Formats: sequence, structure tokens, C-alpha cells
Amino acid sequence: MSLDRFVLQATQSDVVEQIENDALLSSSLWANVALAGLSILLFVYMGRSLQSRRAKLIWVSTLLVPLVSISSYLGLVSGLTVGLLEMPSGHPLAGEDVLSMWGRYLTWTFSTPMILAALGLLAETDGTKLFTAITMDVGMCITGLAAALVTSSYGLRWAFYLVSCAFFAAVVYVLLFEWSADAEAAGTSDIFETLKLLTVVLWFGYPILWALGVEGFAVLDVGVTSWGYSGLDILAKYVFAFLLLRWVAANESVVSSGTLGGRESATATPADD
Ligand code: RET
Repeated sequence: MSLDRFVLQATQSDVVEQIENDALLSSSLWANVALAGLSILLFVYMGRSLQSRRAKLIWVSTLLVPLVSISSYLGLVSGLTVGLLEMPSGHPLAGEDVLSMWGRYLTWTFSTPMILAALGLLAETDGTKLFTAITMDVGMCITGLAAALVTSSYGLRWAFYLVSCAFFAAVVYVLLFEWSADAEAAGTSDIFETLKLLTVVLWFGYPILWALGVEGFAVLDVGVTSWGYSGLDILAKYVFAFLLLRWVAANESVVSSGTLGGRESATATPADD
């Protein structure tokens, strides 16, 4: 095995060269850097006049989504979080060095909990359900990362994939059944149901893409897989966050009436209400 496998710098230059030589792949990354940048500016602007704690918390959670995203995509275009992995026997590309964009799975650990926090706050759920959704989601991302990084055994890649799916099932359950009821009670049902549907449908696209892409059955090549994730990201992150923030900005009174609501400067006690 050549020495450059062990030297981070050399590996980074190698993979950056590969990315730059593939127009489809590099455009899938740079498009997201640009969109994440624009989203950050737009979201800062959209949340500028929010007053209540709950609305502000939803805003910060939402704003963190493109902030994490731009960091994630800069990690990919710089080669920092991309590597050449030799696939184990049994894999369709066994023995070949495959370009793995593993940084995606790592950074989902930070972006997806923000999406769930924003949705949970919108539904005015309780701490237990929020904790459950977020920890299960982190479990999903970390085991998804493990599935992508295991090079010793094809079977164990899929074992991690299945564990990740089990975590995912818990997240979907909370979203579909627990939070829907909470949102109903909180009076945010209309927007919650729209965002829930958008989230659940799009999130299912990720494991499907993983299975079809180079990490799994390798039916799709690296560029197509990467555009698949980038396209899903555009909808599941920026479009989702835009719809949520637009609603919160226009309906702050509904949001601020919840348990975490109330103006920051408010001195009123519950008895005054
Ligand atoms: C993996 C592979 C293993 C099985 C499962 C997965 C699910 C990933 C999901 C990702 C969602 C990402 C989002 C990112 C936004 O920043 C890890 C692909 C179930 C649901 C919304």
C-alpha cells in the first residue's frame, strides 16, 4: 500500500482532483455551497423581527440547517471529508478504490437534529419525545456513517445499514404518530402536516439512494449518487426551512402561546394571564 494512503494532505489532493475532473460531481457540491449561503442570508432576514422564545428557538434551529450544510459541503469540495475506500469482496466494485463522500453522513449528525428540533418545537412536543427523536436520529446518522466506512466486510456494511434503518423507523414513528397529535393540540397542525409529509417522503429517499449508490449495490455512479443527495438536500433542508420560517414569521402569535413561548422581556407571571 502506498504511503499517500496515510498522509491526509496527499489523499485530499487526490480526491479533489477526482472531484474537479467530474463536472457532475463538482456541480452537485458547489450548487449546495451557493444555495446554503443564500439560505443563510435569507433566513437571517426572515427571522429578524421574531420576538417570542419559541419562535426564536425555531428560527435558530432552522438557521443552523444551512450553516451546517455549508460547512458540510466545504468539507466535501476541499477533500477533507472525502476518501478513496477499497470495497470488500462481495461488493459490486470489490477491490476497487471508490470515492466515498463520507462527510455527508457525518454532518447529517448535526443538521438532521436541527430539522427535528424545529419540527418538535412547532408541534410543541414534550422533552421526552424530542429527546427520543433526536437521539434515534443521531444513531441513524452514525450507523449510516459506519455502514459507508466499513471496508473489512460487505455483510457488516449492510448490518450497519439495517441498524441505521431501525433508528430511522423510530424517527418516522415519532414524526408520524406522536408529533401529529401534539401539533393538533398546539394549533399548528396545518403547517406541521405539510412539513411532516415533505420530511418523511424526502428522508426515505436517502436510504434508497444509499442502497442504489456506490456505497451499496453501485447501480448509480458517484456523480449521479451525489446529485441525488444534493437534490434531496435542497428540498429537505432549504425548501423545508424556508416554508417553516415563512409560516413562523407570519403566525408568531400561534407559536408564542406555547410553553416555551412568551417574550424574552416579559415579566408577567402565569397568574397575570
Ligand atoms: C442512511 C443509510 C443507512 C440507512 C438510513 C439512512 C438514512 C438517512 C437519512 C438522512 C437524512 C438526511 C438529511 C440531511 C439534511 O441535512 C444513513 C442513508 C436509514 C434519512 C435530511
